[in-house]
Amino acid sequence: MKIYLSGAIRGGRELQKVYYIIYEHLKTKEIIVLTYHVALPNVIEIEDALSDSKIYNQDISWLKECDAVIAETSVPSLGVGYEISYALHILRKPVLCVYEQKRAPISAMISGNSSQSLIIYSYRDISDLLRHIDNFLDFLQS
Ligand code: 6IA
Repeated sequence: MKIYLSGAIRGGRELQKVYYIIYEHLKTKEIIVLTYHVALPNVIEIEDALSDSKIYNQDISWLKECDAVIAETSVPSLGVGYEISYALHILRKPVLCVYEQKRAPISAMISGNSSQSLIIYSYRDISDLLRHIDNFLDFLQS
C-alpha cells in the first residue's frame, strides 16, 4: 500500500518529530510512504534546491499514485489543506486527518467537511495517534 503523508513544511516544523514517528510506524507495516521528506529534520534546507513548480508537480503525481492520504493537521499549512482537498475532491481518495487534541479547533474547512472519505481524529498522545492510524489502515484493507 502507498500512503501520501502530509505535514506542514513552510507552515512550520514544530511537529517534525511526530511526522517522523508516523513515517517510522508506517514503515514497520511495510507501507510505502511516498512523501518521506515531510518527516526529515532538514527538509527546509534540501527544499531550497528545488523549484516550487517541481515540488508541486511531483506532489500531484504522488497524490495520484497513492492509495490514501494521512495528514497531520495540528500545524496550519496551506500545502496540507490543498493536498487534503485535492485528494478528496479531485482524486476521490480516502483521507485521514489527525491533530493534537490540545491544538483544537482546527480549520472549519476540514472539521466541517462531511465527505464520506474524510476521517478526522484528535489524539491525546502518540499511542492514541498510532491507534487512529492503525484503525485507518484496517479500514483501507477491509
Ligand atoms: O505549505 P507547506 O509547505 O506547509 O505545505 C506542506 C505540504 O506541501 C507537505 O505535505 C508536502 O507534501 C508539500 N510540500 C511542501 N514542500 C515540499 C517539498 N519540498 N517537497 C515535497 N513536498 C512539499 C522539497 C523537499 C525536498 C526534501 C525534496
